[in-house]
Amino acid sequence: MSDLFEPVTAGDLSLSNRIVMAPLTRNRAPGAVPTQAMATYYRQRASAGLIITEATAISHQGQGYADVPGLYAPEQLAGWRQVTTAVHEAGGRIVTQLWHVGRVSHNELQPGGGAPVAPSAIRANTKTVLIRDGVPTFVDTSEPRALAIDELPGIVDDYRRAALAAVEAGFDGIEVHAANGYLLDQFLKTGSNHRTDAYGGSIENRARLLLEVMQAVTQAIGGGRVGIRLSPVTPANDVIDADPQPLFEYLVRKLGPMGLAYVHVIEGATGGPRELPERPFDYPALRSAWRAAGGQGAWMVNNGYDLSLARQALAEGADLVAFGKPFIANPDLVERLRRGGPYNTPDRKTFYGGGEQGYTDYPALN
Ligand code: 8OZ
Repeated sequence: MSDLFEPVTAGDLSLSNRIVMAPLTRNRAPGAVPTQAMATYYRQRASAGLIITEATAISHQGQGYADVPGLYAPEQLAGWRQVTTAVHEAGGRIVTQLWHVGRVSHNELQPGGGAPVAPSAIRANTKTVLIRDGVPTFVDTSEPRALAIDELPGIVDDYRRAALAAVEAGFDGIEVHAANGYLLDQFLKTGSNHRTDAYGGSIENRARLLLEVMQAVTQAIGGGRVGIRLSPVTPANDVIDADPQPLFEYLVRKLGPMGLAYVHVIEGATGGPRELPERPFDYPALRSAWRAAGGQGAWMVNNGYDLSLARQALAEGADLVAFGKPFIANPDLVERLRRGGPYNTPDRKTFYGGGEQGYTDYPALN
């Protein structure tokens, strides 16, 4: 049986263990530019087999929250270079998560104060974060407009350029964020996609934009440096599909031949229950469908894992386990898992926004 602390390869990535730092939004990049404090934070966590950065906007239009980083301007790339250098000096591996929020945004964050974009003009019943008088504040998302079909190639191209920019900034690869109710998930799922053109209706049509993005980024930087994050049944950001099992099995069958480094699946409700009685989902069947279609990269699982659940997941066929909140509070989570604890407790008040407190000041074991 494979062990959590054993090296593993995921596509072109050679990882020193099977423990992954999940992507975690921290809202500490004013002006969307990564800082030296972010380099310190990620370096402290470099003993993870793989770090996936916080979600990172591929374009100004893809921005949906105050003080989240981007990867589309030269100063942003320079900021990220400090981060990748720090992680590599500490012996770690780091990929960046490419993000377009779609309708989960606010006019104030959009180019020219315009409406956020979406597959269909349906407002999300969810919140975003703006800075009000210096204080991060939750506000309702704005009314979106439906993207015209001739705008979609430009968005695919933004992903392609961001993938190339990621490599230029020193990342080992990228993860396409297709989860949690953001743009690509909005296209996938029936609750948010009411289009009647080639990008709406059938499963094939709803999956089209994501598959075009995956083709573009794998052609740009090679499939072995590309991962994808999926969340088949999460209710996050008000996006639900009426029949997720065939949708996601179709998707992974198309991803199988792309030579991806990994598929990263959020089981259940993001940051919440791992099982949703009202929306059951067969994850082993999803993995089998990917393997049967030629998927040879790593299968990464996420959501509410602890040491014993993680070991069980590996025994049942997962290759990598992503930990989120535990990595916020425990920079040396790998060593703590090896010793069976103890663990610091994360402080929710400092998750989003703020300074070094609750960010780079959690202690490591001696
Ligand atoms: C928490 C706050 C803001 C954004 C996600 C990128 O859910 C996020 C996110 C999480 O994937």
